[in-house]
Amino acid sequence: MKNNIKILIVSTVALACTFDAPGANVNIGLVNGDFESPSIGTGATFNSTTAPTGFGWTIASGEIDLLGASYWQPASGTQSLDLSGYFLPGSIYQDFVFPSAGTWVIKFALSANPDFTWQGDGQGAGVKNLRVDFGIPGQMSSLGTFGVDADSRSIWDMNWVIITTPELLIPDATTYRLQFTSLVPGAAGPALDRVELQIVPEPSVAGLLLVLAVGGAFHQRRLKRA
Ligand SMILES: [Ca+2]
Repeated sequence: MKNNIKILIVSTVALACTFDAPGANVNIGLVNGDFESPSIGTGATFNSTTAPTGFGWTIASGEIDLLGASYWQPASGTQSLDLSGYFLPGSIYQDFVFPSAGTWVIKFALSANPDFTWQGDGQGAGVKNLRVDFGIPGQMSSLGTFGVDADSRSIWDMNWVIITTPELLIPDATTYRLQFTSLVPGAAGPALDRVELQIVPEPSVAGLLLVLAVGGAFHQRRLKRA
């Protein structure tokens, strides 16, 4: 169906509407989660042997495009990725340690290449999927496959969607790997920006005491009436 934004979620996933205030959390735990480094100008294509210094992510396979705001609208900052490069779908990962134990989610901005430079070849049409894998290197599993439709998008209005992964219970300072893999061959793939880690607040002690107090008062009233 054209002109409908389709969001494919093969997992239990919550969608958030907005990020936190600009700049918040972007550099917690991850390096270059906003893909602002290195400053690339209009854009360039990289593979595992040409990944630029300062990129912070390992290109595991295929190709990616690092694109500036003069090419298309980023979700955050001035740069973002097309996870499919010139010919090949790309896969990038980063090994990192969560800043603390606790319950965390990973958030990222997702769009789809609307086929700017090759308009008319059909590559900018349809849903552009990527898969998110996470875990200890060698023991990873999928957090889901996510995609949005390129048909309703343009380089001036990328209509970035914020994806939030399922909650991850992190017990300690283990090194984990986060990997994004394009499932789209050719030059127009899923677009990725602003990857960040966000801790899930635990219910506060004051809140729990309030719940207990209200419950206790209600129970007492019932006893008096009985
Ligand atoms: Ca960015």
